Amino acid sequence: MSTQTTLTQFIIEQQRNVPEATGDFTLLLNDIAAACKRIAHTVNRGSITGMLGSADTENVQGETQKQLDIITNDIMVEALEWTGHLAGMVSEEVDDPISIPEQYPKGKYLALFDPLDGSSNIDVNLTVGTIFSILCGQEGTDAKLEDFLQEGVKQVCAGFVLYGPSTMMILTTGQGVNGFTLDQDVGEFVLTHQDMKIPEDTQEFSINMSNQRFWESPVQQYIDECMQGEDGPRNKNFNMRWVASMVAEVYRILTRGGIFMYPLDKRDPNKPGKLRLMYEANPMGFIIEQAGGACSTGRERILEISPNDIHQRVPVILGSKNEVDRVVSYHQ
Ligand code: P6P
Repeated sequence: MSTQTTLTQFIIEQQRNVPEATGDFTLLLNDIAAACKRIAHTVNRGSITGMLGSADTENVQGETQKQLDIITNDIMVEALEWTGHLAGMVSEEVDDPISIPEQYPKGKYLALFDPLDGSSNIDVNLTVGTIFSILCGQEGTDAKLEDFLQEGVKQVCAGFVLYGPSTMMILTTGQGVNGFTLDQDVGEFVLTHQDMKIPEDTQEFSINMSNQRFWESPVQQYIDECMQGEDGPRNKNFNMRWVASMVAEVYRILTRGGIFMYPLDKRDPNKPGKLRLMYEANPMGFIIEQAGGACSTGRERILEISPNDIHQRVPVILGSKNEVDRVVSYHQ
């Protein structure tokens, strides 16, 4: 009987294609996988252990934190800070960069993460996930804030773990996108979706329609044309999905195509979009592009944005390449 390829085996085999690889990166990915297994277990038992509901605190985004936002953040930090692979971390749930405690060695990588994306869904038992991005820092030094402010094209790795009907890790290291499903019986992520590719066309869009009055005209035009269906300029009918969990939307798009949009919103000029560049848009953009899709603000490629803040927000339009290109053309 052929045993399935585990995440560890897959990473080591990919590492062999990288002559200068030291094995550090492989160990870091294993540490992230171990943290996410712990998060999967914690999230799965949320209502049993009384961890659902609000923590009655706010994060730097001004959003009310769920208890599990804080708990999962602590799991990620505690699982990674001792490993000796990191020079620092950034989390959606923590205002400033997280330093590596003095008693631990510092490594060369920087980890940026949203520990529990879509947590507004946690109390209603819908899919949520962890999103992570890995950059290179200054080996052995305490990372400063500016060390994190790198364009998305500088990422060495991006991934997300989906806590849904099954727990899955979707990963890219710049050599395509692969999906691993957690085999609960053995506690290993095993390769189940090799070399994922996004269809270039789609008939499915994802957007929060309740914000329609705040969109700019190119987005209004695009959605209006989709809504006109086969009688309109697109000559085909569209379907809509909105899970309010980016990890779920992106995974669906990886499996069957689609376009996801959280566009520029005229409500608050200080918040050009809702989603955060460094630990949501950039990692998802890297994955989407590696699977043959596109990821834009409507005016520029997300991965080429020069960051000015670790928590900055951007408009996000990602998914099937031909649809994203169409929306971008409407912005020109
Ligand atoms: P809304 C979750 O809070 C999130 O950051 C993304 O995962 C999701 O796509 C979006 O916000 C949902 O936003 O405004 O529809 O609740």
